Amino acid sequence: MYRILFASFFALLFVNVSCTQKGLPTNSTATQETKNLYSNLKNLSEKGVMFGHQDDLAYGVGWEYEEGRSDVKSVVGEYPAVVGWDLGSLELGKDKNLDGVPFDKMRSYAEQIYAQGGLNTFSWHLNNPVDPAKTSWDKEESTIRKLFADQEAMNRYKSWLGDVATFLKSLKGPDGEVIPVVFRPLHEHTGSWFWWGKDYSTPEEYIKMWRFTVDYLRQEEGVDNILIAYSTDRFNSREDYLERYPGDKYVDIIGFDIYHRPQPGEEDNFVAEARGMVDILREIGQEKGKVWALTETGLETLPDADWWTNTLLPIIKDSGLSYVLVWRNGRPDHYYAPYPGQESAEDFKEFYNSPETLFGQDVANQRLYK
Ligand code: BMA
Repeated sequence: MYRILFASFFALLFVNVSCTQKGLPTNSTATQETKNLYSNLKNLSEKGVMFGHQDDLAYGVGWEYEEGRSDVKSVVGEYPAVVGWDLGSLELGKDKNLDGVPFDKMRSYAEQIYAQGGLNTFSWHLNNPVDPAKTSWDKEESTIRKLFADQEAMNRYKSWLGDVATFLKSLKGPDGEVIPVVFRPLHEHTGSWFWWGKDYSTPEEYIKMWRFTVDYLRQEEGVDNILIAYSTDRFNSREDYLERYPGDKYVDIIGFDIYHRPQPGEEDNFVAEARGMVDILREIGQEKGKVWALTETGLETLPDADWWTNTLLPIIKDSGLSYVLVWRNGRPDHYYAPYPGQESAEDFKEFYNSPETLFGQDVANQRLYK
């Protein structure tokens, strides 16, 4: 009896120690490649900031679905280190996402990025599970509260999570292994433009929603190939950032989204503001032993010729950020990465050449999954 007690005591101690080890992701049953990824991301963040671009391989300004093409690569000769994708509309049974990217193409691009040694991150602009005809942006009071009180809506949400799980688990590497990716649900919740935003839910409701989502994916759907990213929008203090934080067991990567939107006639404080947020993020990240990232940013249509070295670089320099991702090159009036001849293209080459930034080849050499 004593022997059993003694053994269980040490077993518990061991489990506890290994769960709180700083190099491990929160999911103890994560695949080995996912665990490797997490500890490699930590190490790599000491060397530089990976550059990321949403939908990079799928389309750019003036082209779509051309094999081997990427606006970033057309300018600097290399793919970004990180590519972002969005799962919005998967839950509606569509074969293309909300921005027209076919899910089967998304899968093969993500597999290509992995095979090259890069990182994929997935956001999800999902419709409203209580009223599925409504998009992420259709304002709806108390969706989360209603969801937990309505069995039909909850069953719908569970089946949507099932669709997400099926897709994420279908991403395969060259040896048949499941590809580890970053999953960044319920983002920008310190703003109020999505139904899960600040004005439409209480902190308790948001946290409940987050935990349910993560638990369901891991426990019911057995998704063991994701690192979970928590990403707010603008925040003004550490307390503000953490108000809806679901807890250390539910988050691997902490981040935030912030766009540069200069207003005519107003002073432009973007660098100082964004840097202030990065510094708060770093402090929280160090304390909690998490990875931190600037999960979305950009200046639409890049009219500042030196935006990369004069705005973005001072925000991310010596920050310990794992990556910075700019949004999609969706249309001639809605793009965030340069293309050949674009006003900021020369400066982007300088940004690329900076020892602070890491692109496709740099990370391939780091073997993120080994
Ligand atoms: C927004 C815009 C939209 C797009 C959405 C989801 O910022 O780019 O056009 O549908 O992101 O990707």
